[in-house]
Amino acid sequence: MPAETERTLIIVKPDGVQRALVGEILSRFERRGLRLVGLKLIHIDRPLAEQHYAEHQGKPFYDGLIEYITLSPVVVAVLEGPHAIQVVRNTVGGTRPHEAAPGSIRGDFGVDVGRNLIHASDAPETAQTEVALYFKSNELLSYQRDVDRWISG
Ligand code: D4T
Repeated sequence: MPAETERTLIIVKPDGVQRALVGEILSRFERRGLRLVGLKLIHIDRPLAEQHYAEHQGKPFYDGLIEYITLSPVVVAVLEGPHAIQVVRNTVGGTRPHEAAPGSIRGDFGVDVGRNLIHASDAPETAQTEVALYFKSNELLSYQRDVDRWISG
């Protein structure tokens, strides 16, 4: 029986866009087997950043985090597939790029936690909340690809 399908949110952060890594990063998820169901380029403003990072308010790195995510446009995407939340987190790598495994996005392209290139939802509840924060339901498309039967059986 096919594994349970999940949806999860990723954000290619301002450094990913500025360093022209959007294609490389999205390509890794496509090659992994995940399906894009939502995609857009936006500039996150301060109120949206504060909503997104509400759980980190009061922490020493909070102000820097808000400044970083609002510096420049980002690409937000929703990815769908079997175990998508965990698959994406593993493909992204650990929060601190200097500790992230080689082969992961952060482990291959980053060195500093303050420029860790990408955000990914960390659990089913946060995935649901974060997808709704960035996408209206009519911006998410449900469809099948011919290749899907070769990715999950
Ligand atoms: P995000 O949320 O950006 O995908 O990162 P993670 O899910 O991997 O990590 P997180 O929520 O624990 O941290 C959010 C964000 O804060 C920055 N950060 C974090 C930082 O600048 N210094 C720190 O010590 C920590 C823990 C990096 C990611």
